[in-house]
Amino acid sequence: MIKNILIFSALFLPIFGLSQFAPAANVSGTTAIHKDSSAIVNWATKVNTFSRGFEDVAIGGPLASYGDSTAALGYAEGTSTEVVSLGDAGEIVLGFQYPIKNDSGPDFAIFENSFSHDYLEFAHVEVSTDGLNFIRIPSESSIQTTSQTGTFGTTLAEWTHNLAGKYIQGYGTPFDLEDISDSLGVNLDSINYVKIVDVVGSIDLSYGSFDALGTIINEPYPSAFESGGFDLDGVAVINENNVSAGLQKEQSSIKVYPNPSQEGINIVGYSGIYQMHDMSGRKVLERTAYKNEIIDISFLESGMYILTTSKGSIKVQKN
Ligand SMILES: [Ca+2]
Ligand SMILES: [Ca+2]
Ligand SMILES: [Ca+2]
Repeated sequence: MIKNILIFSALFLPIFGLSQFAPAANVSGTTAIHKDSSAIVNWATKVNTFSRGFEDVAIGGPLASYGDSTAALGYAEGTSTEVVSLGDAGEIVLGFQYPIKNDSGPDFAIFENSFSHDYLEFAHVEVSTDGLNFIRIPSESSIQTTSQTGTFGTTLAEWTHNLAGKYIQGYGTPFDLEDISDSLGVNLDSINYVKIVDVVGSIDLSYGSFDALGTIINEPYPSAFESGGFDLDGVAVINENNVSAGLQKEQSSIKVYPNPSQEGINIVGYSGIYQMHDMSGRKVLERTAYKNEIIDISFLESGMYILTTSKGSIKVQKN
């Protein structure tokens, strides 16, 4: 009987589960990354190109005008005001001090200025090594497509995946370069450009934006004001291709075995206080280790965590 239930679940969960993605930043199971998370090692440092979109693409007329493009650089303030508005289908390309690289877990995160967990404005995300050939991270939307989401209409975070803007201000949407590991024309160890393209929320086929499966993305529309479209606060780097920093970290850093781990980890040769935080910055563990102790992590949800000790910190993968 139990076996039958397991087989049933294995067959049907993936189907029913398709449209349920990670929930809002205040809900367990979220993938949101807090702007102060210790996973963040750097922020976008330059604006390469910027092309503002109309306040309302169906009318034409004034371009969105709120904010300066430099508001997208550096630390995300997590406020409503320190942002640049893209307008309908507006685009911005940002550069970095060091390339972003594909390493374990999410590699970068994008911050928007949403004032609530369910007023969401989205953007497509593309990456490039050479600044010419951009690859879009494949997105999915399970938002209904029959009734237009109004100007201040609501959307749940769990209805989209791989669209920037799914979290409230102060919390970034993570992106994993692993999702485009089959793509040609980009070097995933050396991503120098991130392009953010506003999603036009209209469900009118002549103006709308589509996810990777060809579903039109239904999001607040029209937003015919100076802050129309996606409002970019910042782009955080999580995995950076910075050889010198990597070496320094190697010399001073602690070692953990096994990593990844399902049950327990040993912080090699370490005794003293340690903490573990999830990728959203939430503390999940704080204790004192004695030398060669096996630390039980079996109770943690699967995913990436930051282990911090007095001798440095390291990412730990819980399987
Ligand atoms: Ca990755
Ligand atoms: Ca806006
Ligand atoms: Ca900002």
